[in-house]
Amino acid sequence: MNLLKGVACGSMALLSMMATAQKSEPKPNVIMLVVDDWNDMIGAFGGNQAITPNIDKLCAEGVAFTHSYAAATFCTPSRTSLMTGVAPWKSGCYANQPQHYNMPERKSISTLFQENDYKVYGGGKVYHHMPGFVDLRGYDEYFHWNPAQKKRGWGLFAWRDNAATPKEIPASDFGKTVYTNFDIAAIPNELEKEMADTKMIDWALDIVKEEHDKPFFLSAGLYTPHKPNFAPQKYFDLYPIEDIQLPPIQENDTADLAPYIQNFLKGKANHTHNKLITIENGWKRAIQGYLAAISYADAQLGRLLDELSKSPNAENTIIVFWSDNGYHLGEKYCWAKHTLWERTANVPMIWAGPGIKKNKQYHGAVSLLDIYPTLVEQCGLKGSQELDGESITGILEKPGKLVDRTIVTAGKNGDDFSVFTNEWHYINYKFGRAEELYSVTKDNHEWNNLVLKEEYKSVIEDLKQAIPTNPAKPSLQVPNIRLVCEGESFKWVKSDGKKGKRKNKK
Ligand SMILES: [Ca+2]
Ligand SMILES: [Ca+2]
Repeated sequence: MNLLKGVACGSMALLSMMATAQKSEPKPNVIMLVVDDWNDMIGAFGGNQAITPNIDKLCAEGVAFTHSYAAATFCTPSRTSLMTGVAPWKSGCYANQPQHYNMPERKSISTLFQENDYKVYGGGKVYHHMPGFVDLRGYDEYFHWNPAQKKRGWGLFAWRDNAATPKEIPASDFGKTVYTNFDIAAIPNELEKEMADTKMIDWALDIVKEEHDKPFFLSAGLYTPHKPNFAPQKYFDLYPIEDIQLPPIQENDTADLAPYIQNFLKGKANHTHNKLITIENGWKRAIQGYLAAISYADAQLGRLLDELSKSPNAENTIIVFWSDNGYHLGEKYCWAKHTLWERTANVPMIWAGPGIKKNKQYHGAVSLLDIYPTLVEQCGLKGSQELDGESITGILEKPGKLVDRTIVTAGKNGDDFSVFTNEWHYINYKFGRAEELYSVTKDNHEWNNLVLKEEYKSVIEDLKQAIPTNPAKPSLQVPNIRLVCEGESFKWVKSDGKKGKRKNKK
């Protein structure tokens, strides 16, 4: 009895010592750098035209993932699933709907950091840019460059109305010919300081350079390089039009696709491209604008990373950089995102910080859903709910042999899915109405659809197992809801059945 008591007391003492040790060990700060529609065009990734010295430097300081995939190919479901840890096929958030209305009990990663005694800061486009889409509950401070917007539900109108730049610039031929938000224009260099992303980074600089009395989590979201591509002239000058390379196109690429997809490509999907090519040098100029916006974004992130490297937080801060979706620049004559091809689903993700290997690239399949559980492990966060991703801490510490993973990306309505492994990309549309299979390692342009070849039948059968069998219905089908702003906070409420004020289209 006494002996047992002694053991118990000893264990208690040990536990208490461990708790003290854990407490005294400083937890790392975390800076999450979020970019919008930035595909794999990063200089350090090789084989592309992007000039990104600052993100290249980040790659040299950490592990860069060249085959990470978004959980969905629209801004909101990709971002919301990452921030809540819930896959779109479980939440029903597949397109741009305010998911917090559907999952009020769900803890975002920012809420979890706050519960774990972190100071939590956010700014810019971390969730969606429209009013009512930020989950403000987890933030001690959320920056908006235009304070008046807080009273309208914290939107980030960085497109036309308040982008701080385009007012003096008439709509370009792109805005008139293709569509308004496809505008591309160089702006005077001196306006750089007025741009929304510049101002958000100015605000973030003050957080990273200070010494804090407790660890911080900062999520800083840039709007760029999402179209419209307004960027200072000096970033356009990096890319002379005569040097712009068009993406390689295979003649008759669509011939091996199911009629359902061929029809899709003939219709809406190629609408933008068909208009774009009526503008002189339109295709090249659209790529030039996108690249200029990437280099502008790179310069802004560089300011933050430089400030961090000079600060007292330099050695104890984890950085995770991610884009919410990729971007077509005319491949398969598509523009922007929303397809399930590699061009849209593949996103850059880069990690750096204490314990993370330096100057490594990892080419295996991982998911943006892995970010939440990885931060839980890296920062020893307690109290997390069930998460759909997996921690990639092992890869960050030892990015050697590729880990076998099966990663799922959801399409717009919860009935189209992509499955990625280190070797294969399988797409299943409308529960089997059309299918595609590509080799990830041998066919990165996704030109050769192998789905009808007999020898890949068993590969397909295996990959098919990963398609969610009972995916959640799209939550857009919830009854009408309305955004109610109360001072500087807001909430979504059920409306009286009349059409609500929500806007879910861009
Ligand atoms: Ca996006
Ligand atoms: Ca093809």
